[in-house]
Parts: sequence; structure tokens; C-alpha cells
Amino acid sequence: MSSPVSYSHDGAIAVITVDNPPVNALSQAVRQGLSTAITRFEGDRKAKAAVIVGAGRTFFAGADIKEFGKPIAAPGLPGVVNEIEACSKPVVAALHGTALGGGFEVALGCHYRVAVSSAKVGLPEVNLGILPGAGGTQRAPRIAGVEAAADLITSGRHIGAGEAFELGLIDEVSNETDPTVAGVVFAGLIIGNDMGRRPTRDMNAKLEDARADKELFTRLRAAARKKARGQLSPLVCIDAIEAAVTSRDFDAGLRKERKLFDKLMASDQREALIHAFFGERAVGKVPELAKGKAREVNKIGVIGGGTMGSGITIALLNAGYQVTMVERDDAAIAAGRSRVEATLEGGVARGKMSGEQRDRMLADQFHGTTSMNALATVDLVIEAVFESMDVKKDVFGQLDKICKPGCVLASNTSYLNVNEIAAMTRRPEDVIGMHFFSPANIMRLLEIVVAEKSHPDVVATAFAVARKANKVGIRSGVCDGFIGNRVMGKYLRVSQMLVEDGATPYEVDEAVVGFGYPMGPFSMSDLAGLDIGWATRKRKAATRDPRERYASDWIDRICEQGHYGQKTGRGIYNYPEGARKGEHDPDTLRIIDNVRGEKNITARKFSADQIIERYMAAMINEGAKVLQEGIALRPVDIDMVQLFGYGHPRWRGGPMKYADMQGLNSILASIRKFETEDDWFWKPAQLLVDLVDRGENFDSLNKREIS
Ligand code: 3H9
Repeated sequence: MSSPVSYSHDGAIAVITVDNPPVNALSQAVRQGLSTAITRFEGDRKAKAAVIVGAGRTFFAGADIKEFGKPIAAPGLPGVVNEIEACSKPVVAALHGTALGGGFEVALGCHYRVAVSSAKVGLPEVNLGILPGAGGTQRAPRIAGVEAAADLITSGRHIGAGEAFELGLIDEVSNETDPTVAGVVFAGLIIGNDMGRRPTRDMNAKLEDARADKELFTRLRAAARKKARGQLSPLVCIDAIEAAVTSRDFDAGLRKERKLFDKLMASDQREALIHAFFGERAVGKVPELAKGKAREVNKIGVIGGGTMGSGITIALLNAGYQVTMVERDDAAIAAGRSRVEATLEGGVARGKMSGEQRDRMLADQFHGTTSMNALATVDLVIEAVFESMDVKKDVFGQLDKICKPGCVLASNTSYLNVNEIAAMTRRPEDVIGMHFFSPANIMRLLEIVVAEKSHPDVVATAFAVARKANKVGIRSGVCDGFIGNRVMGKYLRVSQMLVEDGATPYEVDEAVVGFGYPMGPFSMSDLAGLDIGWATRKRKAATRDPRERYASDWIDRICEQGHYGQKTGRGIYNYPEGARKGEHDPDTLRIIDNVRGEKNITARKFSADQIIERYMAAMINEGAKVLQEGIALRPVDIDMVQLFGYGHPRWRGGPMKYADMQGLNSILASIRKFETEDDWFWKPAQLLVDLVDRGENFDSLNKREIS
């Protein structure tokens, strides 16, 4: 096989080009090729300087993540970077696209860095649960200073060429668009000015500054701890950076970096975060994309200007679409427009967009109307009206008459049967569910609910719109609540049972936050409004299965007092004077005690671990049922729904990944133990039982071909 690394000359300059599509990841063949090219450059009397550049769309986007978790074949990247740095003639990195992780570490090992103006650089390893392990934690602080390097490394953010230049991380932002030309011009200057080599390892001035600041690492650790929320890697990154400051010499610092890197590489968090990285990309691969072609979408209609409709509108405006918002009367459309304006205004205040951009967006892209007939020319309609089957059916009946042929008709319903909605039209093949999550301009999850008759072109269109709007589109089949809300229904129920059986709602929330969620189920319920669940329970009361345990009486009592959560100042928590963080409410505890008394329940203690055992088991068991019914394509789809829509900590990888890491045997054993208390709620999913019988795990299902 030919090497992905080629070596050529441009006069006295050696050009080392790496061509390993799609992102020039530093695979074994690339590392070997780079090492060989540097050796050749050393012996090349004609070449006075070398340029390292990536072919195609980018410089190296990092180490090859697919090699992680397996033994890494020689040569290792840190050694290759050292070879480049030790080269006796100057080496220039010419950056374009995204020079990330190991890719940027190669650049930091070069003697100079030039970038085209659109280039981005970064050290995002922290997001994969590791640290920059090819000298990045030792070289970045030497160039940019410890504080700037710590910010870059612990946030993992990508920065533009301009900011990188300000930080000293690149030496020049070139006017050239071709990185090879930029590199060769810059190398020519080095030769012409006899600038020679400039090894990063020898730069010590910025480390001296850090040594003088005795509180520096206490500050950096406190900041990292606050942002990490249970994630290990940000703090370990700080340990590695500290080694740059405290080590005797550069190589001792590198050794420390390697030790810490190996520790993180062996961690569960690394495995979970890599699962999330590939999962985010895997969910976009659905069978309909091979069978269908996305229709062209420029104009989108959004029906409804409430919280949901206006959030969806903003997401679509940001993606560059023309959006027509329809409301039932002048007051409602004015309110919808104000919601959009207020959010855009917030974006201006936070520096996300300029005042002119906002004005242009409102004038050129946004149209508000009270006439459904305005939807005659749109390519896609997303309905976000009141969650009632009758109302939705009426809307779809109208759309069928108004919209042009080929227009995609989408419902933002979060529970209702999309097949039934589609049946209201003469074109059910054009109907699909597009379930956004609130606030829709921020939350990245978009469940794409494929109904029985949805055409593959319509599915492909929904995925294309999701991608353009920076959403993670995840395919779901039709069932009550689809993937996300159906699974959530189970862990909310188990939380309520835990309270009836003896835990306080505050203990449940604390355990769930301790696990890594930003919020517990009861703070979440207070935020969403307790009246919503109450109304659903009342609606479903008549059809409730008699075997189902009802554990919501205590919340119903809170609702009966007109306490619906944050919006009324009281709910499960108390929110004095509009506070956003709730206080424990003794009245809530009294109500719970009374209910226990009436039901003859003797309160038991639950530790945080016991709470999580039930919480996660309920989630996993329902996830397995969702899978066995074909509602979700793969376990990873359930994981990504939880990550992008429900706040599951990314570093745990999602409930199905968590189950695999705990061992399905142990999850099933927990469920069987709880089944002795309630054999209706805790009936184990057949799929889970079968996987345990076969000695397989959920990940084995991720690897199957989907058709
Ligand atoms: C590291 O460097 C460790 C070192 O410090 C230490 C070593 C000792 N490897 O995202 P896209 C695939 S850790 C393998 O859709 P975009 C990706 O899966 C690494 N594969 O494109 C996808 O495959 P498929 C630090 C990779 O334009 C395809 O490429 N670096 C890698 O939206 C296209 O990707 C990072 O964390 C990789 N490193 O975004 C950067 N990267 O088509 C990770 C991508 O089969 N990468 N693939 O689904 C990214 O952030 C984005 O991919 C990037 C492009 C911004 C580059």
C-alpha cells in the first residue's frame, strides 16, 4: 500500500504532504510516513526548510480515534513530534481546515506555524476523556502561557486563526487560501532571513511567569472543577500542565504527561466519550437515506408562535431559512414575533450576532401572518400547535388543501400518533414527525418520527434540515412518547415510587445530580410545570391498567393547592420571590408523609446508589423495550436521545452504554430483584433477557447492518 505521506520540492523547500481522507487523522501509516519524511529531509542537501501540510479539506484533525482502546502500533505520535522538533533544519506547519488535538500538537512541535485565515485550531482531547498526549500540555503553555493554555485545553474549544495568532500559537495568518503556498512563502522568508530553527521545548519565559504566581494552580483547578461536573479529564489536564511548570526538564514533563494520558485512556469515561463522539455521527445513518433523496427546502412554515413555535423559528432563521410563522389572530402573532425578537436580542447582547444581522434576519427572513393560505408556497411546514389530536387533525386537514404538492408536512407532537395525523391528509407519504425539544433554538435533539407511510425522500429531507439547523436528528418509530418521552415516563415514575416508599424528592434529585445530570427529575418537573403531568394523568385515568401502581398522589395533592412549580412560586420546591433555585419545602414532605400513612407504607431509607440503581434500571429496561419493538434503530440512538435531549452526562455515554459498562447481567439482576416488589412495572424486557442468555451486550446490536 502506498504511503499517505508524500515528499516533494519547491526550490529549496521540502513539501511534506499528508493525504489521509477525510480528515487526515494521524493513523499509524501517517505517523510512519511523517517520520520517514523527516529523516529524508535531514539527509536532503537541497532542502533548507520543510513545510508540513494536509491535502484536501484540512490539516490533521488529530490522532486516529478508531485506534483508541487497542494497542497503538509504532511509531507513537509523541516520538514523531519529538523527531520533527529535533530536526536540524527549520520545519513549518501550514494550517488550514481544523488542526486539532494530535494534529495541532504536530504543529506545536514544528518550529513555525502559518495558517490560512479560515483555519481553526484546538486541543479538544478533553471532550474525548483524555488529554493532549503528544506534548500539547507541555508545549502550549510554553508558547501561549499557562492560563491561556489551560483555558484552551480544559475547554477543548476550537479557536480561529486570528485568536491563535494573538495567543502566539501561530506566527502568521496568511492572505493565501492554499496552505501549501502559504507554507512555502513563509518558509522562503525563514530561509531568506536566516531565522533558523526554534524548538518549542527551549522556550521557558512563560513558565517562569507561572512559577511566580503561587495561587495559579489553585485557581485553575477550582475553575476546572466547576465546569467538569464529574468529568475526570479537565482536572487531569491541569495536572499535566502543572508538570510543565514543576518538572526538572522538558522530557520529565513529557513523561508525566504520558503517565496521565495512559491513566485517562484506560478510564470508563474515555470509552463513554468516544462512544458519544461516534454515536453523534452514527445516528445520522438511517436506511431511508440510501433509498431516498432530500427535497429542496428554502421556505419553511411554522404554525404556532408559543414557546415551542418561536424556538423552532429561531433555530430555522439561524440556519438561514425563510420562515413564515402562522398564528390564529393578530395578538398571538404579535406575541410570537416578540418572543423571536427577544431571543435574538439576547443573542446580540451576548455577542452572538450583530444588531444589523438581527435586523436583517427579521426583515428578510421572518414573516408573521394570521393566514394559513400563506403556507401555499412553503417547502416544509412544522406544526407546533396545542398538543391535542383533534387540533392537530384539523391543522393537517387544512394543510392538505393549502400546501403545494411535495411540501413536507411535519408535526412537532411529543406524544401523539403520527400515523393518525397523516391519515387526515390525502398524502400521508409527505407526513412525518419532527419533535424539537425546548428551548428549541438551543437543545440539539430532534426526534424524526417516521410514520408507516412516510416516504424515504421525506425522511431524508427531515435529516437534511436537522443537519443544517445544527440539530442531532434521531430516527424514531411511532409510539406513545417516541423514544425520549417514553423512556423518561419510566424514570419519572420510578422517582415517584421512590418518594412514596421513603426517599424525599430532594434526595432523589441530589442522587441524580450526583450521577452527572444537570438537574434532578423533580426540579425538572417544577420547571416544566406540574400541571402538565397532572392533566395527562387525569386524561389517562380511565384507561390506566389496573396492575399499574399509582405513585403520583403526593404530586396531585401539591397540584390541587394550585402549586405548579416555578411559574407559581411553589411546587415540589418552594421558590420565594421568583427564585430560580428551589428551596426544600416542609409542606411537600408533610403531604408525602400523609399519603404514605393513608397507603400504609412504612418509609424506607434509600442511599444515593440505591436511587440510581432503580433510576437507571428503569431507563435501561424501557430502552430495551423500545429497541425490541423497533422504535429505535440501535441502542446508540437511545443513548444519543438521552445525551442531546435529557441531560444525560456525556461522559457516561448514555443509558445503554452505561448498561454495557456495568454488565447486562448485573442490570438484569437488579430488575429481577425489583420485580419481586412490582412485577408489572419491573417486567424485564425480553431483549435484555435474550442478550444476557447469549452473553452479548447492547453494543453488539450497534454493529449490526441496519436495513
Ligand atoms: C488526539 O489527537 C490524541 C492526541 O492528543 C494524543 C495522541 C498520542 N479519528 O465530524 P465529521 C471521522 S485525540 C478518526 O462528520 P465535520 C468521523 O467519524 C483526537 N476518525 O466531519 C467521520 O466519519 P464517518 C483529537 C475521525 O466536517 C468523518 O471523519 N481530535 C476523526 O463535521 C468526518 O467527520 C478531535 O477530537 C479522528 N480524529 O467535522 C477532533 N475525526 O464519515 C475530532 C473525524 O465515517 N473530529 N473522524 O462518520 C472533529 O471534531 C470533527 O470530525 C472535525 C470535522 C471538526 C474534524
